[in-house]
Amino acid sequence: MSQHPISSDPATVKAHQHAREQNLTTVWERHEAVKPICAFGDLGLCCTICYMGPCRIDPFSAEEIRGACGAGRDTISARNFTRAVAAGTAAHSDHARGICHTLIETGQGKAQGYRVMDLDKLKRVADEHGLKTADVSFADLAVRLGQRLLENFGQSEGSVSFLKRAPKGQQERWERAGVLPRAIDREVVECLHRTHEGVDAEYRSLILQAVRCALADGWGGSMIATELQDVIFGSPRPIRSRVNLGILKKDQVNVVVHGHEPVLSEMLGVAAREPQMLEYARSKGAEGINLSGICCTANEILMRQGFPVAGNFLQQELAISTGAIEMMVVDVQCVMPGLQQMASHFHTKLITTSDKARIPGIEHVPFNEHEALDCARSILKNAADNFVRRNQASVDIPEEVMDLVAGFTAENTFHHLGGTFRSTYRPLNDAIMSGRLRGVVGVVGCNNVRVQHDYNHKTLVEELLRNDVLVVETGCAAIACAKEGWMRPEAAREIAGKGLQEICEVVGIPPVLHMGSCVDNSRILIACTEMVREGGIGEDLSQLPVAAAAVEAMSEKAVAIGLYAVASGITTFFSPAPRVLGSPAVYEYLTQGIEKDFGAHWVFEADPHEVARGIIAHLDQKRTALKLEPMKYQQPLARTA
Ligand code: NFS
Repeated sequence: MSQHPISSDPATVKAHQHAREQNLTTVWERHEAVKPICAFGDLGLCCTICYMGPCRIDPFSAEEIRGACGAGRDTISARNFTRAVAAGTAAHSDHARGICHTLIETGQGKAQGYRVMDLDKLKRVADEHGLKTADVSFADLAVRLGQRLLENFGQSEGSVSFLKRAPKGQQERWERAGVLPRAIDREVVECLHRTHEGVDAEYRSLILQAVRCALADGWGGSMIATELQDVIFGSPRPIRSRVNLGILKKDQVNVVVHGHEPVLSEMLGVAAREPQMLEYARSKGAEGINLSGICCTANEILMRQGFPVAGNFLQQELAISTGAIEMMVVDVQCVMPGLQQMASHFHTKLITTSDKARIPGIEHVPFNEHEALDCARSILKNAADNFVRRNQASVDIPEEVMDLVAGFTAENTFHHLGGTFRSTYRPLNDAIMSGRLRGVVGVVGCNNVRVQHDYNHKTLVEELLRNDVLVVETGCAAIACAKEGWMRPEAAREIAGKGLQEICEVVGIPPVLHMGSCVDNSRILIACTEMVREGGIGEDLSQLPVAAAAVEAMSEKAVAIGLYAVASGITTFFSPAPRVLGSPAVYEYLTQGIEKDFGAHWVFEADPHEVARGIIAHLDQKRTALKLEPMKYQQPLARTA
């Protein structure tokens, strides 16, 4: 076991300790068991693409070694990178496709329990797509918008429709580089085709295709998912809730949703509040039903309904090991198959619900939108029935729990900053121009067992806050900082630099804004675009004093997000690095050369203090280029530095 505790979150350390005492295995033990990590794979130098290999390229060899087909380290590493981006894009975009269908079926009255909650957004997005909105019923409009957005996946002409939202300068760069995504599915397919054995062997050409695919994610799949989820389930508004394992209740039926698609969990949210459901739970001896979540499904029902969050990615098994969960309902992505082994030691029922994702040894309860509410009710009943099987004597719930405010969006956050009823980015831009705020940074992404759980997120964010940087977050990074208490408005006084404190206090927002799930990184793209439109801090995303960071990255989705951020002009600090370190050429292009094409680059830096310094230097450099006023308050870089 490593020197440091597995996590910087006390609840996680305790729950892990408790699990170990019972001889239960978690991701940390399995990770130890697979060490050493394969260095060829880690560097991106293991090629498994054809069946002559796998070929492994020794990076230290004096003469250049090539795979059997003649592919060298640059080709191999670029192909591996491109495939990761394709998989990440596929995940976000398939999610979006599902939401398009849900919108259509909602309009057709076929999706039980759903209705269009944000009519205003429905009209706005329909308008944007040139659909006639006058004298059309909302139901018809929902159907037509769903169908129109579905075209983004397979159209044979034109390009992904939301790209037009980007600032002109960025659109021109994309056009010049030849990376305007045509259709989402097409870009994923083309990544797979080009990386097939014996097709594209030129690293830059491969990476530009990866860019085209990633843009189809950020300005395509992810944006469609966010926008339509707002339309169907309602746009988030600031909402209070609680976070960490301590939200599990000893005297209630604990139901935890986990994964990414909110379609079923939104209905569980509705059903969990129905009087007859609560009555049923009481008839089983429980005081009520406590619905909560893990990972991004959690973020979705938090943002819109205020349900509490049990934890982030690395806490999924530990939630079960508390012995307090009656039912864990999983859909897609970031769901560890290891949950099955953990659940087998407890009364916890684990069920898979998506046609796309099954786990050996786990009951599959197919979710059907046509009977969504009935399906949700039956799941909750099943959970309540399971309450009597719980062994209360062995339940061990860590007491850690924290308050938070979530629910910020590109539309509402700066509505607040405006301090008026008109949504305007003026006060935000003014705060940046006058040196109260240094800039805005999106800290996003996963947990990774290779990094002390939550440590990088918190270390980085703390330093940013102290240096007057407004932080916006999504995904598991958001959950990490929420647990630390930085999503309470009071946190500004406790931790933020003076300038940031002033802004937070005037507007009444926390210094770290929860902007949702990982598909909601598209909200950050929109917010940056609005900052450009408001004027005074750059003509293009690449000129803004902004940056992105994913410092505990784990999934292929994170790689796709990193790439679309960079291609959109947002310099991105990312670690652990994607598997490109074995190719000096690919490394050089991603960290330097790409800047010429898109106005931003990657930084692969593992030390969160260094990342903080790098980001601050980056923001200052952008400020200098824009000739903005010096920072109003000078303070030491950071207590911890
Ligand atoms: Ni994002 Fe959200 Fe978490 Fe990483 Fe997984 S839950 S989609 S991939 S681990 S942040």
